[in-house]
Amino acid sequence: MSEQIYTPKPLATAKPVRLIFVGGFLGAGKTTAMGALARRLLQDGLNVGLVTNDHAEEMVDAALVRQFGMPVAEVSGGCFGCEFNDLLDATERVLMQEPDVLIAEPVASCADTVATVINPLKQFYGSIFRFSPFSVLIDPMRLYEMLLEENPSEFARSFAPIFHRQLEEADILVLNKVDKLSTEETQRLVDALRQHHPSKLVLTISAKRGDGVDEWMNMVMQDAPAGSRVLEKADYSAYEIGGARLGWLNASVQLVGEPFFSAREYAELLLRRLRDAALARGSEVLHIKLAIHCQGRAMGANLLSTDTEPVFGGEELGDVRQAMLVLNARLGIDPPTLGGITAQAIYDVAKMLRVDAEILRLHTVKPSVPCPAFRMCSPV
Ligand SMILES: Nc1nc2c(ncn2[C@@H]2O[C@H](COP(=O)(O)OP(=O)(O)OP(=O)(O)O)[C@@H](O)[C@H]2O)c(=O)[nH]1
Ligand SMILES: [Mg+2]
Repeated sequence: MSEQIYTPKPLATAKPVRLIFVGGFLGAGKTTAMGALARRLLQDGLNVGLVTNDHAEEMVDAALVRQFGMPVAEVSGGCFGCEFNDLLDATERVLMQEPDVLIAEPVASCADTVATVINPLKQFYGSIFRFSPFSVLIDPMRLYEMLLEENPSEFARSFAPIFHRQLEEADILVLNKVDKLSTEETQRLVDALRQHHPSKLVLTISAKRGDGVDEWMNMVMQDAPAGSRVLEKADYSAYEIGGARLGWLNASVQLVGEPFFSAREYAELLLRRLRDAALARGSEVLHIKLAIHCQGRAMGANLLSTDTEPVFGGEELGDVRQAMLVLNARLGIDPPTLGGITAQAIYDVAKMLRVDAEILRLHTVKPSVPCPAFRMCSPV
């Protein structure tokens, strides 16, 4: 039996707060874009609050956005729609800091955000929020695989239904990472998006470099129709196909050098071990991200597929004595096996670099079929 109890939480704000949802598939660049948008809004003198979301605690995203220096709350344990009460609690905590704008990133494995999150919020809290058009971010690599169907792996095919439903419910399609594309490639992908979604606005940005962020900000700061593309049917079969092949792991690990170790080398070796494990099983990486924290500084690294190299960001930590690793892995390995492989990799790499590693928490989960508190598919 699945039971949800909803007690309307009185949320109050001195003035209406703009609410912006930034959705999209794994690794599309949502957190990076949220940061770029937030920083741009701060420049305009607005106060910004952020809400992150994941299936489990120990989130790299939450740790990362905390570094932006803005109020942050996280919802873990399921998507916003399934954890609607937690979303309200998180929103309340951020609203206490009196933001002008609230930006929220729904967990990437979910579609149906309009019917299960935006519409219920409009229904219950329509007077305190100004709703922005719903942006769905897109990684060009996934568009080639899942829209243009150029060399899609079998694994990518199994996620295509979720990916397409995410595009379907967007008000604005935001093609991200255009810094990695030529002008011709960008145009080709924009044309493909326009052909499949003729009535939608298509924007191009590079969240990393800043291209197009002003234009995107202007669009989402408008009172244009928000959540206007609700998915009519609650067809969650896509989750059974894609989700069944996915392992989700969040872990935190304390690392102590004997006496020092290179944080970057540790991260690089660990990511390679996980990538090799996926390759050895004929599987794929959807997104492995990690953050290594040391004395108030943090280095990040991301791996988005088995055929690319890890990308490093944040601060270069150099050799450190003691650090905290937060690891989030989403790949095509069943959760118990993924947990075992990851724990072994954490210890093996530690041994190679003469580091004492202590796993403080390691949580694996298979994202389940959504069970939202509300589903409102009529316009609100
Ligand atoms: N080249 C390039 N890389 C980007 C851009 N935006 C994000 N990335 C990179 O893409 C990777 C994933 O970025 P995130 O912002 O973590 O993506 P996400 O959609 O929040 O990922 P999940 O929360 O795991 O679904 C990171 O390595 C980012 O640095 C961009 O505009 N250009
Ligand atoms: Mg993210």
